[in-house]
Amino acid sequence: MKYILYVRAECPYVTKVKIFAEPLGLEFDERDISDPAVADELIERGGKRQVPYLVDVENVVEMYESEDIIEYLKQHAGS
Ligand SMILES: N[C@@H](CCC(=O)N[C@@H](CS)C(=O)NCC(=O)O)C(=O)O
Repeated sequence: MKYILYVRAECPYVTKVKIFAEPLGLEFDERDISDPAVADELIERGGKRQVPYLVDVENVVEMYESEDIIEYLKQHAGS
């Protein structure tokens, strides 16, 4: 899958990203940080425990911040 998205249930920022992505048909390998092993994985990748966190596997781009993620997906979705 092209994108990994670190998530947590009921996080409004995660929901915002998913609502944006759904009509575009974008799918994510979702990893929920309520699993401590996943939280550790996220911290190792990005440096802090915060969701959403996007990984573009093909382009080796990773980022926090829902607005930045949405902007990135706007520009790269389908490419
Ligand atoms: N400005 C950030 C805010 C993200 C945020 O506050 N995420 C919360 C959950 S809603 C978080 O990761 N908290 C740490 C945790 O759940 O362990 C964004 O827009 O993505």
